[in-house]
Amino acid sequence: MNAPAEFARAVCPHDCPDTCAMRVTVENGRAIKVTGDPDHPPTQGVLCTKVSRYAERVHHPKRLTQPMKRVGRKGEGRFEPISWEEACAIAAGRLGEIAQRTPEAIVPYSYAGTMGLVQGESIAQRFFHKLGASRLDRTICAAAGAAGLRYTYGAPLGMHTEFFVESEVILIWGANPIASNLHFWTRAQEARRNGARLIAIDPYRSLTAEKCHQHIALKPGTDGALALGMMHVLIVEDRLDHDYIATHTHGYEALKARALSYTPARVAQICGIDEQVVIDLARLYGSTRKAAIRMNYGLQRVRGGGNAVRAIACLPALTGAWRERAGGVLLSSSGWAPADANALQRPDLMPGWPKRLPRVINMNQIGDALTHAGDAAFGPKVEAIVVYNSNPVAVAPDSGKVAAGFAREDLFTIVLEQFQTDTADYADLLLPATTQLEHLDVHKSYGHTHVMANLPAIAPVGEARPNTEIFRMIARKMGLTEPALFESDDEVAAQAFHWDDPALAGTDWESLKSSGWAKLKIADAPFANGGFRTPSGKCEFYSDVLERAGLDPLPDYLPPYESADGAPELAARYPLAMISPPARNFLNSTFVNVESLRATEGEPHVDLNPADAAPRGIGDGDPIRVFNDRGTMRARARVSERAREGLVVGLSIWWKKLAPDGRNANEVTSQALTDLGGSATFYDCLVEVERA
Ligand SMILES: Nc1nc2c(c(=O)[nH]1)N[C@H]1C(S)=C(S)[C@@H](COP(=O)(O)OP(=O)(O)OC[C@H]3O[C@@H](n4cnc5c(=O)[nH]c(N)nc54)[C@H](O)[C@@H]3O)O[C@H]1N2
Ligand SMILES: Nc1nc2c(c(=O)[nH]1)N[C@H]1C(S)=C(S)[C@@H](COP(=O)(O)OP(=O)(O)OC[C@H]3O[C@@H](n4cnc5c(=O)[nH]c(N)nc54)[C@H](O)[C@@H]3O)O[C@H]1N2
Ligand code: SF4
Ligand SMILES: [Mo]
Repeated sequence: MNAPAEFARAVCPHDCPDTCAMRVTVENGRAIKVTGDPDHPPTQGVLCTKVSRYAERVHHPKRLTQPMKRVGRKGEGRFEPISWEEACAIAAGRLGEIAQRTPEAIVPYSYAGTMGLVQGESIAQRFFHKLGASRLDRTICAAAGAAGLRYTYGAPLGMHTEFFVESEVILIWGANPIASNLHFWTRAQEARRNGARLIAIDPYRSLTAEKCHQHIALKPGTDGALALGMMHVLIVEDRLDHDYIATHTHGYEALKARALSYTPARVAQICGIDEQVVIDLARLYGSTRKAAIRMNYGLQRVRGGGNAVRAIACLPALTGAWRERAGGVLLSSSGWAPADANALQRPDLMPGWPKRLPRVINMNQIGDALTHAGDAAFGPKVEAIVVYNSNPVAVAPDSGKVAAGFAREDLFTIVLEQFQTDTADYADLLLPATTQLEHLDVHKSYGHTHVMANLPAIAPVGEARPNTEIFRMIARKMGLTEPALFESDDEVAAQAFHWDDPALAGTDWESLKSSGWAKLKIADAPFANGGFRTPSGKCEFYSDVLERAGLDPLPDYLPPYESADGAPELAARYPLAMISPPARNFLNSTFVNVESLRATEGEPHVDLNPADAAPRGIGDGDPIRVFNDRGTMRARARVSERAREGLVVGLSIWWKKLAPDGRNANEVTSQALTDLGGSATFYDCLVEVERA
């Protein structure tokens, strides 16, 4: 009999709420198989299709394995290999020269290619802080929702994912868990078998929406109105937990006055749904104790995204659903983990700390930033950009401007990558980065309540190096001597959490490395007795913090920037609302270059409703052009009832160069920011469509 295969423990690094524990089978120094860890409760032994193929990605023939410098034009993607020595000399020379003269002309650009706290923002941030580089506001995904939760609950906190199995009603709101939160979907199905009713609230009949008992297909960007309409019904029909409201909430009378203006008739008109749907939803929600809401970020990528999350977050405090462990809301659970951002990122290394800090650039406006000539208001022209853990040329909005910025011959661009992405094509220096199987890291999760350790399973492929090591090498070459820049990955990981926090009682970095994960110690029903982290300690319907900032202290509905209500003239020219949510087989733009996964997605498609297709002479399968004043992309039409009338849906995020026309949905998306948090407004986007 064979001995049981040896495996190494790893953590899925991707930007996904599930943060799975993985087992890696290694043979002769190669990862040959990656499976879900059956012992890790949230993972339950299952990985999604994408990451089951992780070994294919790690050992992909097109992995970047050597440092390279550009030999072609910007964007052409022609490079020649160089040594690490030469690469560091070039990087140190250019960054050093700019840093001495105009440090803010250097901009880091990164997001969540890995969610690891070490390979994400640790040594990298320390390095840019020490240089005095511009700061980047990392708002491309979740900032509006995070702000909505912060002003209401005090932090991004929510239900434990495992207790959804006991819920009696689950609203799946702006979320498509079959694609993007698989392990939650498993729980929701278990709840359904236990008798729960599942209701999807989504303008699109997603893979998830079609499997729920009910699908409420509202207009995009109108969720705040729906939540306020539900409140209206809860209040006039007195389906409230008055004791919970009196003890654990702040500002009920003011919220009541606001909600009373959102009659079901008005809400039905705003959302484009039937009045009775609003009333029935509120009645069901208000008459169920174990009523749970799984929100996800899909609903907050519009102008009013922050307010919408705030309004929805108020619902379980009105009905007292928070008293039950199977009731409440989950958007993010990341705030439960006591991460120590100051230790990891060392903001105190910034020149001028804490008073006069370098300027901040919102990453959603990188297109404008890179094409700005510089002035007193903006500050200096951007001269260098260092990209890691992100693929902005594909994923950032208003892509035409982003690409124009990256195409500047006078911009010095360093890209740390595993693959030659659309962004990598514009690099002056393209530096090979390790994958999760090759480096050390430590993780929290935004979809469950475990912290986890990732240990290297194999040696770096080729000459790839961890992000941390690349920044250490450049710093050393620059002659920097700040000790914080040269700590090892293990030393950094050991500072990732406040280990003395009660939520981590009994766990430290050494024990986490040997156990693989630790469940945070948080009450099952975390807000049954209040304990919100707001200034008042209550669920803040009314936020004094917002009021002092000159903003609306109460949640409200804000029409999308690009809608008939928000911009009638624009809507007359571009009558269709476009959303571009994640495709099941991609993870943002990651995996688009894994052939087997791209083959499953086929080619870029756009779903549209027969009522919109027919007058334009568009049939199912026709090639079409989607366009607005910002840009244009081509796709193949899929005509069906999946998209509600007036909506077009282009599942994303394609690598531009792997799409037939070299373009993707971000040609048409805008750089406008949300109401709260400065988030992106990818789904607040009017277009027109024609046969190509
Ligand atoms: N397979 C896969 N999984 C992923 C990702 C991926 O790209 N692919 N991305 C990861 C990342 S970075 C994130 S942030 C999460 C995102 O995970 P989710 O937040 O679940 O993200 P989306 O799929 O963007 O949105 C879910 C649904 O929201 C709907 N939606 C769009 N606009 C609105 C609206 O205005 N109101 C309402 N109610 N619904 C709306 C969309 O039609 C979509 O079906 O998923 C992560 N997981
Ligand atoms: N149209 C449209 N655009 C969107 C969205 C949408 O729904 N529609 N979603 C938005 C959202 S929610 C998000 S979160 C963003 C995501 O945007 P990004 O954060 O840019 O995510 P990815 O496209 O997955 O690109 C991550 C890159 O990091 C690289 N990477 C992974 N691990 C490492 C590492 O350890 N080191 C280095 N150096 N590189 C690594 C991967 O190879 C990959 O190319 O996109 C946004 N853009
Ligand atoms: S992408 Fe999400 S579901 Fe897939 S393995 Fe990673 S954490 Fe799990
Ligand atoms: Mo995201």
